[in-house]
Amino acid sequence: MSNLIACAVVLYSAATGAIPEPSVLIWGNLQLNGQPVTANDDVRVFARVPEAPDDIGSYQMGSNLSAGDLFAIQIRLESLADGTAQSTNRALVGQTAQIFIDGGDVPNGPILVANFRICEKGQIRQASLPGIIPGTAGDFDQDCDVDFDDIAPFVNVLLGVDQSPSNIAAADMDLTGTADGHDIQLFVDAILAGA
Ligand SMILES: [Ca+2]
Ligand SMILES: [Ca+2]
Repeated sequence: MSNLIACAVVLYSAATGAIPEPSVLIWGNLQLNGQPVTANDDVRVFARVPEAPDDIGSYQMGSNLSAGDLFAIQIRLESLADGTAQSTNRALVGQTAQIFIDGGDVPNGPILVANFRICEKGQIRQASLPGIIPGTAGDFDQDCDVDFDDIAPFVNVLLGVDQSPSNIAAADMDLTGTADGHDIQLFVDAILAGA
């Protein structure tokens, strides 16, 4: 087992606790104003989906000793999701989690650091944030990749034909909070990267 996988397993166990499944775990390192965020910084990572009012996950830097200077945020999914009901603090597969940072060391927060399309249950993804987590932002047909099949739905969002909040968030490649022509280049880059 590689160190990377071992690290992910430890973090997943620590973050998910008694909840076995179907949560999503995103872990990795974080920068603020070009400087690495550490366990000693007053920085909280939290996630929301546009369709629910409350946090769907939160992690205070330094609160998990085994994580060290890494963050590890668990995104809670609706355990009985059949598309008809959603708790105020859980996401449904297919929605786009927006990951933010705030706290005493983030004076201009909250700052959007990633848009994460939840394409399946039990995802574990490593990320360097702020940034694009490959296969998440730009994925519209929810098959966990960004390819030619995603172009038409991406264009529909930019044209305003599709005004679904989660699709708008998934099209916001440059983390400005809106979807517009400035997101096109990064979307094309994601396709070319085969993400
Ligand atoms: Ca896709
Ligand atoms: Ca944007």
